[in-house]
Amino acid sequence: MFKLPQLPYSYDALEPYIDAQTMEIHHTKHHQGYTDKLNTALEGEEKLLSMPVLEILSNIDMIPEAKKQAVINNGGGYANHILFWEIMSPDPKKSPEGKLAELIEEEVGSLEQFKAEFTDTALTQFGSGWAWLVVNKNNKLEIISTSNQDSPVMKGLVPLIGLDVWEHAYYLKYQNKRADYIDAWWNVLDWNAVEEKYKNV
Ligand code: MN3
Repeated sequence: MFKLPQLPYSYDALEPYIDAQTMEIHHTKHHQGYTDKLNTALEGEEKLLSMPVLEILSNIDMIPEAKKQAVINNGGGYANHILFWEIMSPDPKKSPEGKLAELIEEEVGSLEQFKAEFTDTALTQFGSGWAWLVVNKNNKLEIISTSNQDSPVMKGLVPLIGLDVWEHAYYLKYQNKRADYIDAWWNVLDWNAVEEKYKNV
Protein backbone atom coordinates (compact mmCIF):
# COMPACT_ATOMS: atom_id res chain seq x y z
CA MET A 1 0.00 0.00 0.00
CA PHE A 2 1.11 3.53 -0.69
CA LYS A 3 1.23 5.94 2.25
CA LEU A 4 1.03 9.70 2.40
CA PRO A 5 4.47 10.90 3.50
CA GLN A 6 4.80 13.48 6.26
CA LEU A 7 5.88 16.94 5.16
CA PRO A 8 9.47 17.76 6.13
CA TYR A 9 8.21 21.08 7.63
CA SER A 10 5.06 22.47 9.22
CA TYR A 11 2.11 23.75 7.19
CA ASP A 12 2.91 27.37 8.03
CA ALA A 13 6.66 27.01 7.35
CA LEU A 14 6.51 28.44 3.82
CA GLU A 15 4.57 31.58 4.82
CA PRO A 16 4.19 34.20 3.50
CA TYR A 17 4.91 32.70 0.07
CA ILE A 18 2.63 29.70 0.42
CA ASP A 19 -0.03 30.00 3.11
CA ALA A 20 -0.65 27.39 5.80
CA GLN A 21 -4.25 26.69 4.81
CA THR A 22 -3.28 25.95 1.22
CA MET A 23 -0.46 23.67 2.39
CA GLU A 24 -2.71 21.77 4.76
CA ILE A 25 -5.52 21.22 2.25
CA HIS A 26 -3.03 20.40 -0.48
CA HIS A 27 -1.35 17.74 1.66
CA THR A 28 -4.24 16.26 3.67
CA LYS A 29 -6.93 16.40 0.97
CA HIS A 30 -5.34 16.47 -2.48
CA HIS A 31 -2.19 14.42 -1.91
CA GLN A 32 -4.08 12.08 0.42
CA GLY A 33 -6.74 11.72 -2.28
CA TYR A 34 -4.21 10.66 -4.93
CA THR A 35 -2.70 8.21 -2.43
CA ASP A 36 -6.06 6.61 -1.61
CA LYS A 37 -7.16 6.42 -5.23
CA LEU A 38 -3.84 4.89 -6.29
CA ASN A 39 -4.34 2.17 -3.67
CA THR A 40 -7.90 1.63 -4.87
CA ALA A 41 -6.82 1.45 -8.50
CA LEU A 42 -4.23 -1.22 -7.67
CA GLU A 43 -6.43 -3.19 -5.27
CA GLY A 44 -5.60 -6.88 -5.46
CA GLU A 45 -2.38 -6.24 -7.42
CA GLU A 46 -0.04 -7.18 -4.58
CA LYS A 47 3.11 -7.05 -6.69
CA LEU A 48 2.37 -3.54 -7.98
CA LEU A 49 1.38 -2.31 -4.52
CA SER A 50 4.84 -3.18 -3.23
CA MET A 51 6.73 -1.51 -6.10
CA PRO A 52 8.16 2.03 -5.90
CA VAL A 53 5.71 4.38 -7.61
CA LEU A 54 8.39 5.73 -9.98
CA GLU A 55 9.07 2.20 -11.19
CA ILE A 56 5.38 1.75 -11.94
CA LEU A 57 5.24 5.06 -13.83
CA SER A 58 8.43 4.22 -15.78
CA ASN A 59 6.77 1.00 -16.94
CA ILE A 60 3.21 2.24 -17.26
CA ASP A 61 2.45 -0.17 -20.13
CA MET A 62 2.58 -3.10 -17.71
CA ILE A 63 -0.61 -1.78 -16.05
CA PRO A 64 -3.79 -3.47 -17.27
CA GLU A 65 -5.63 -1.20 -19.73
CA ALA A 66 -8.72 -0.86 -17.50
CA LYS A 67 -6.61 0.56 -14.65
CA LYS A 68 -4.00 2.44 -16.61
CA GLN A 69 -5.54 5.93 -16.68
CA ALA A 70 -6.32 5.77 -12.95
CA VAL A 71 -2.69 4.86 -12.25
CA ILE A 72 -1.40 7.65 -14.54
CA ASN A 73 -3.60 10.18 -12.72
CA ASN A 74 -3.22 9.02 -9.14
CA GLY A 75 0.25 7.46 -9.31
CA GLY A 76 1.39 10.64 -11.03
CA GLY A 77 -0.36 12.77 -8.42
CA TYR A 78 1.17 10.70 -5.64
CA ALA A 79 4.73 10.92 -7.02
CA ASN A 80 4.60 14.52 -8.27
CA HIS A 81 3.54 15.88 -4.88
CA ILE A 82 6.29 13.95 -3.06
CA LEU A 83 8.84 15.72 -5.24
CA PHE A 84 7.08 19.06 -4.83
CA TRP A 85 7.29 18.93 -1.00
CA GLU A 86 10.91 17.80 -1.14
CA ILE A 87 12.21 20.64 -3.28
CA MET A 88 10.67 23.39 -1.14
CA SER A 89 12.09 24.58 2.17
CA PRO A 90 11.57 27.37 4.71
CA ASP A 91 15.36 27.78 4.63
CA PRO A 92 16.19 27.25 0.97
CA LYS A 93 19.52 27.41 -0.79
CA LYS A 94 19.01 30.35 -3.14
CA SER A 95 21.03 29.27 -6.16
CA PRO A 96 22.66 26.13 -7.53
CA GLU A 97 26.37 25.34 -7.31
CA GLY A 98 28.70 22.80 -8.82
CA LYS A 99 27.87 20.63 -11.80
CA LEU A 100 24.20 21.60 -11.93
CA ALA A 101 25.05 25.32 -11.92
CA GLU A 102 27.56 24.73 -14.73
CA LEU A 103 25.01 22.81 -16.75
CA ILE A 104 22.39 25.55 -16.39
CA GLU A 105 24.91 28.14 -17.55
CA GLU A 106 26.08 25.98 -20.42
CA GLU A 107 22.66 24.95 -21.69
CA VAL A 108 20.36 27.80 -20.68
CA GLY A 109 22.74 30.75 -20.36
CA SER A 110 22.26 31.90 -16.78
CA LEU A 111 20.17 31.27 -13.68
CA GLU A 112 18.10 34.36 -14.50
CA GLN A 113 17.45 33.06 -18.00
CA PHE A 114 16.51 29.68 -16.56
CA LYS A 115 14.03 31.29 -14.14
CA ALA A 116 12.50 33.33 -16.95
CA GLU A 117 12.05 30.29 -19.20
CA PHE A 118 10.71 28.10 -16.41
CA THR A 119 8.28 30.82 -15.31
CA ASP A 120 7.05 31.23 -18.88
CA THR A 121 6.50 27.48 -19.19
CA ALA A 122 4.56 27.41 -15.90
CA LEU A 123 2.47 30.42 -16.91
CA THR A 124 1.56 29.12 -20.34
CA GLN A 125 0.61 25.59 -19.25
CA PHE A 126 -3.07 25.72 -20.20
CA GLY A 127 -5.29 24.44 -17.41
CA SER A 128 -4.11 22.07 -14.71
CA GLY A 129 -0.60 20.70 -14.83
CA TRP A 130 3.03 21.07 -13.88
CA ALA A 131 6.20 22.82 -15.04
CA TRP A 132 9.38 20.79 -14.80
CA LEU A 133 13.13 20.90 -15.04
CA VAL A 134 14.12 17.43 -16.19
CA VAL A 135 17.20 15.57 -17.35
CA ASN A 136 16.60 13.76 -20.64
CA LYS A 137 18.08 10.50 -21.94
CA ASN A 138 21.07 12.39 -23.41
CA ASN A 139 21.81 13.92 -20.02
CA LYS A 140 20.66 17.35 -21.17
CA LEU A 141 18.39 19.67 -19.22
CA GLU A 142 14.92 20.38 -20.52
CA ILE A 143 12.17 22.70 -19.29
CA ILE A 144 8.80 21.16 -20.03
CA SER A 145 5.21 21.17 -18.85
CA THR A 146 2.79 18.29 -18.43
CA SER A 147 -1.00 18.27 -18.19
CA ASN A 148 -3.05 16.96 -15.30
CA GLN A 149 -0.84 14.71 -13.14
CA ASP A 150 1.18 13.19 -16.00
CA SER A 151 4.65 12.35 -14.71
CA PRO A 152 7.76 13.10 -16.79
CA VAL A 153 9.02 9.71 -15.62
CA MET A 154 6.57 8.09 -18.05
CA LYS A 155 8.61 9.59 -20.90
CA GLY A 156 11.94 8.44 -19.48
CA LEU A 157 12.75 11.91 -18.13
CA VAL A 158 14.19 12.46 -14.64
CA PRO A 159 12.53 15.38 -12.82
CA LEU A 160 14.73 17.73 -10.76
CA ILE A 161 12.17 20.50 -10.18
CA GLY A 162 8.39 20.29 -10.41
CA LEU A 163 6.03 23.21 -9.91
CA ASP A 164 2.35 22.46 -9.33
CA VAL A 165 0.23 24.95 -11.29
CA TRP A 166 -3.14 23.40 -10.53
CA GLU A 167 -5.39 26.09 -9.07
CA HIS A 168 -5.61 24.10 -5.82
CA ALA A 169 -1.92 24.95 -5.29
CA TYR A 170 -2.51 28.70 -5.15
CA TYR A 171 -6.14 29.81 -5.45
CA LEU A 172 -6.82 30.58 -1.75
CA LYS A 173 -4.01 33.12 -1.54
CA TYR A 174 -3.46 34.20 -5.14
CA GLN A 175 -6.87 33.53 -6.75
CA ASN A 176 -6.43 33.64 -10.54
CA LYS A 177 -3.00 35.31 -10.35
CA ARG A 178 -0.78 32.38 -11.23
CA ALA A 179 2.10 34.74 -12.05
CA ASP A 180 2.15 36.06 -8.46
CA TYR A 181 2.18 32.52 -7.09
CA ILE A 182 5.12 31.56 -9.32
CA ASP A 183 7.05 34.71 -8.35
CA ALA A 184 6.52 33.90 -4.66
CA TRP A 185 7.38 30.21 -5.11
CA TRP A 186 10.94 30.97 -6.27
CA ASN A 187 11.55 32.13 -2.68
CA VAL A 188 10.97 28.64 -1.27
CA LEU A 189 12.65 26.55 -3.99
CA ASP A 190 15.59 24.81 -2.31
CA TRP A 191 18.49 24.37 -4.74
CA ASN A 192 20.17 22.06 -2.26
CA ALA A 193 17.34 19.54 -2.75
CA VAL A 194 17.51 20.03 -6.52
CA GLU A 195 21.27 19.36 -6.52
CA GLU A 196 20.65 16.17 -4.52
CA LYS A 197 18.19 14.99 -7.19
CA TYR A 198 20.72 15.76 -9.90
CA LYS A 199 23.38 13.68 -8.09
CA ASN A 200 21.08 10.67 -8.25
CA VAL A 201 20.37 10.90 -12.00
MN1 MN3 B 1 -1.35 19.64 -6.28
